[in-house]
Amino acid sequence: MIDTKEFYDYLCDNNIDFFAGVPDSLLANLCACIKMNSSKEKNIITANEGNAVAMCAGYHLSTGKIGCVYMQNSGEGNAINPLLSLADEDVYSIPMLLIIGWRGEPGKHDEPQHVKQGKVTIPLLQSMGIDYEVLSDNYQDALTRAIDYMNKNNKPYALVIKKGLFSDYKIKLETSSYTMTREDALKAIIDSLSDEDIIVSTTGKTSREIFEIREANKQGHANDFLTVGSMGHTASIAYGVSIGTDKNVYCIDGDGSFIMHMGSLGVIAANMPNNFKYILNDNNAHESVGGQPTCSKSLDIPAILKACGFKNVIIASTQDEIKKGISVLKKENAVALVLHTKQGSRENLGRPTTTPIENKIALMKKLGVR
Ligand SMILES: Cc1ncc(C[n+]2csc(CCOP(=O)(O)OP(=O)(O)O)c2C)c(N)n1
Repeated sequence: MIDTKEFYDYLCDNNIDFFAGVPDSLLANLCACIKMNSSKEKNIITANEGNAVAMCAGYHLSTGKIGCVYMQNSGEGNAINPLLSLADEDVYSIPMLLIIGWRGEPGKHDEPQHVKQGKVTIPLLQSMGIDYEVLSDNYQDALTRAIDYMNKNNKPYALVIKKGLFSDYKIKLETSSYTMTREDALKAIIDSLSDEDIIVSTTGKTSREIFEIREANKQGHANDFLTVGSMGHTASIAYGVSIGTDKNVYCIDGDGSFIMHMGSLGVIAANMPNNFKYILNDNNAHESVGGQPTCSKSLDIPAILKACGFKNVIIASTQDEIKKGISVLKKENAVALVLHTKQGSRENLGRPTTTPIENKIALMKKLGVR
């Protein structure tokens, strides 16, 4: 195991002290340590992983220094474009250190989407021509090799991180005045919907909690598309579903997910079908992966949604307000519901016991598709 703070200090001592990325549960200790020890300007929690690559590229242009991008391996997809068309040696040739959490490492138990991504994590690096090392306890030697390589070749270099490598490091969660839990908010939503309503929910604990609420209610899961992976695409999936059905489709998004591909809401709202119902759970955090903040506190989300084309945005901080809000969403078109919830979830929160393919088949049957 690596002492997380020593690793962080070693990076800074070697002049790598600008960090950008999207937090990851497997890297939660490292992300917490970076957050707790870096100044605000030196640790940017980006909307998506591609933005982090681009920021480190820009930082290199103005300083000549090497920036550090942290990400879960599922963020490789978001990062590929700027890695290949910006940082690549055949384009601008910009060095940066990529620290990639290896969910779904072959041979280790993980969720289906992670198993897939885990298999291709290293092949993706190889096909991009990015040299890498799977980090072991001897991080000093590995970092020396990485830094020599980046300085010599002006290219990105990746450290692939296995589960459990970094020692515990606690993040101090930002204070919040919100009192409702996400799970209670989801219960209120589900109580307000009928057997005809469809839910498309975002990745992380939102979908896990919906699964468990449905189990507890003995309602089955056919009405819900519980998105695993594909962070930031929930609204687009829900939009696609809403085109092909007359049923109301309730998208339940998270602030991290909304911010990751915010442009999609503009496109959706410009084509707003009457049965597309948007609910955004804003807890100001990437709660599912350790509680690192999103930038939502500094955004006027209702104003953004209105600017996209929603006629009205209702804010709900209690279960009663949610129930009232949903009754408006049922009657009126182009209304969004923004939930204010606090961080935290049950220690014993499980994971869906049905597979994504079973989920898909049940939903399509519910929607009358063969
Ligand atoms: C492309 C990508 N990057 C990172 C992750 C890791 N990840 C899973 S859930 C999550 C946080 C989602 O935050 P938010 O949408 O605000 O929902 P919350 O967890 O706060 O309910 C992150 C970063 C991922 N699944 N995919």
